[in-house]
Amino acid sequence: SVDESDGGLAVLTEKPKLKRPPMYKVMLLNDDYTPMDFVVEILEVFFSMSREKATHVMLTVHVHGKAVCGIYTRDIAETKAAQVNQYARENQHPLLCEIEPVE
Ligand code: NFA
Repeated sequence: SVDESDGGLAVLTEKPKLKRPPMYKVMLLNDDYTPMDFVVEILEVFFSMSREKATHVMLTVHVHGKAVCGIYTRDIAETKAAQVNQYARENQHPLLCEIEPVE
């Protein structure tokens, strides 16, 4: 604060009000039509996963219906999901990517 009455000492006792930003999970949802190799490509390209990790996450989505691809701040999470959905649509696949708040 700028309060000259304390000669500037208050700045030493005030906590800087820094908060971690709210985080969002980027989820991939299963469907019956998107090819497995296309999902693996998505995870490699948009989430920088190795082929092994991408294959594991793809199979988790296939078996359990959804899985977390990554956790980001809201702007990054929204952009990742939009990029995935646009790329899937461009390739005529119904693959769906959604975001949800952590906690
Ligand atoms: N279930 C899809 C199939 O059998 C594969 C898939 C995995 C789709 C993960 C979407 C997400 N071809």
